[in-house]
Amino acid sequence: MENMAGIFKFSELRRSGKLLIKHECQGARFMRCFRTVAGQPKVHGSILKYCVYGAGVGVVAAASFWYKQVNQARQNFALEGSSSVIEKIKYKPPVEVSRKVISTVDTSGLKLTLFQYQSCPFCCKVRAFLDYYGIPYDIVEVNPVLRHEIKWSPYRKVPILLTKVNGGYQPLTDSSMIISLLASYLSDKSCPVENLVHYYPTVSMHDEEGKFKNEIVNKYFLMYQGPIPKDRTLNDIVEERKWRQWADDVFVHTLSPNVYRTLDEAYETFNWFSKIGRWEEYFPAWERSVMVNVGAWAMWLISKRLKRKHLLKDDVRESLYDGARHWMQGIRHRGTVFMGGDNPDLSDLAMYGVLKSIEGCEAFNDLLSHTSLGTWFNAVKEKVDSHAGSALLTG
Ligand SMILES: N[C@@H](CCC(=O)N[C@@H](CS)C(=O)NCC(=O)O)C(=O)O
Repeated sequence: MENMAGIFKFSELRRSGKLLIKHECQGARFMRCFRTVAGQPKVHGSILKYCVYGAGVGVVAAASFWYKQVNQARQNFALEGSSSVIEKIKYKPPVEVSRKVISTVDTSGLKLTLFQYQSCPFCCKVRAFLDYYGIPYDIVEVNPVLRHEIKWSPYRKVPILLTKVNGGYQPLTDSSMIISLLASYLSDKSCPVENLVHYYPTVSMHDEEGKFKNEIVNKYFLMYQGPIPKDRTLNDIVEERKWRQWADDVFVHTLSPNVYRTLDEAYETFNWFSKIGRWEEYFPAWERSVMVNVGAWAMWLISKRLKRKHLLKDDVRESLYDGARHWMQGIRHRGTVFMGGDNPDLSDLAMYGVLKSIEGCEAFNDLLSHTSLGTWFNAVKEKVDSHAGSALLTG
């Protein structure tokens, strides 16, 4: 994941773990070899033998790696431009629900299960949307290391939203697609979720850097079944889309380098994740300790690379403040309380969601004391917590 632009970049974490093990193994092997050479000067023949074996293994490994790469590139090339729709599943995966979010104001009729990490910014976005509209849902907290709760899914990231539909369950993946699809559904329930999903195909493609990826290209688009709703202008819709995309493509990338800026901050962040993610309830002590210690160190190191990759300023706080100021300038330009006007729109909920994922961190407190974001943030919070969006839904 470039997830919270990697808050929980556990795939990288796993990779760096593997690397660490690999280096240790190589070190031990080197030391053994050195000891042999130092202690027994007459073993040159066997050293030579090992060198030849080693070189042979190296050549075979390199050749098979190269072969795999070429094959993968060929397959990816063949897939370029192809599209697919997320398939419905017949049965609910047999996983335990961690907790239920209930609502007394629900009119959606949706039966949802959210597979998530509590502090993942993309999951926070989905929860902000569901809470704002007062839609109830079950939560399955996914173990970020083993991820066995989503073993049933070919999509290996969170959030995944499982929706009860006719004849089974429809998995929805990618926070922005989930939100666009549900918003389209709420505006006109005549088109069921399992039909709406066909409007959001996953397209296989190579990006500008030549990297292969699967992308839901129209994930920011709302699929109205008729003319656009009377209370919205085309400009509102286009602006909402623009800001939602900016939150995902730009703002979210300022978070990781900030919350993992120093090793102390990285520890503070992971301890906070542990608290709000209720890791004590879901994971044994040793697993928690690994997650916090390895996580803090790995993310502190990775955040340096993310800082370079996303061209953040030397003082990463400045990039975070710049993002927040840009957002607030957008609102001021509209002359309203929210980007959406008198009520939050999907871009307010997206921005609120990603910020919510760092709410307990030092970076968040600094952000509030250096920018005017706080008033807006608290206003959205009030609307989300009171499920204000439910009153705006028709039938
Ligand atoms: N574009 C996706 C990004 C989802 C994502 O990157 N999620 C991260 C968690 S924050 C993830 O699951 N990464 C895989 C992993 O943990 O290995 C979305 O908006 O939902």
